[in-house]
Amino acid sequence: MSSVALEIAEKPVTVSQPDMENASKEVEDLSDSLQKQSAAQEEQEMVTVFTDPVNFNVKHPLNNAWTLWYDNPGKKTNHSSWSQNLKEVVTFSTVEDFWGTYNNVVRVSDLTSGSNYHLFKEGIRPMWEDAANEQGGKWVIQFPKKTGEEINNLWLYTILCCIGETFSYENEVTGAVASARKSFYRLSLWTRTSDSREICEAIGLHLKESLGMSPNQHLEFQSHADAAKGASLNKGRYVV
Ligand code: MGP
Repeated sequence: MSSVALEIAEKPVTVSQPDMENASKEVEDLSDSLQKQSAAQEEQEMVTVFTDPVNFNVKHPLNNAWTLWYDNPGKKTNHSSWSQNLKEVVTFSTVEDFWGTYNNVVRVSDLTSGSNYHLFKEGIRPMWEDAANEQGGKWVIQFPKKTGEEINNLWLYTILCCIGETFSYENEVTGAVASARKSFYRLSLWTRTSDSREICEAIGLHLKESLGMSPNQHLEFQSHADAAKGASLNKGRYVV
């Protein structure tokens, strides 16, 4: 090592206290301004579906995540084999992903006869036996097959009520089902309870209004216990 280098290396390095304070203040200021810059940048770069339907980068969260199921059980199914046909299609938790799903699945009017869509809160299986459903029941309405396109709108309004959580007893709703049968379509809205007339009727009335049904069209409520026994809908517990 040269003597100059040795001299430099051996010089004691002292940093005075006021310099340290200035340095740390400068670092703090710098980090503050960087944070502000990056927040401003993030804000600038927020692109919603409303401004750019293709390249949006923020999504609007739903209150709950929802799972779409599909099944086409066929005539030979019974109580014990029925659930084997259930297929989980997709779970979504934002408005944008809901529309992405809705716009890309077969419409109810095009479903094969005998098949069903089930849209349920994530974690609830669309069956009577699920803990969230076992005490519950469903509001049911049937539409003649000739309603065609209209059934797609009615299903859309039903599921918008669900995911938008517009029911006054929202927590009591577990899911909705659209069924395509040989001569009719059926919409059902499933509730946690079947014992509380107040809760069930409030939910049924809201659905009836949301579907734009006239006062002489009736929605019937049937408990899952009755459905499991094969009881007819005419013996429904409540009617709105
Ligand atoms: P369904 O499709 O609700 O009635 O139930 P539908 O449309 O009147 O009858 P379909 O024959 O025209 O389809 C039909 C059958 O599926 C029931 O009788 C049960 O055997 C079975 N099933 C339906 N659900 C909703 C359940 C369920 O939640 N659990 C079990 N174990 N079986 C069910």
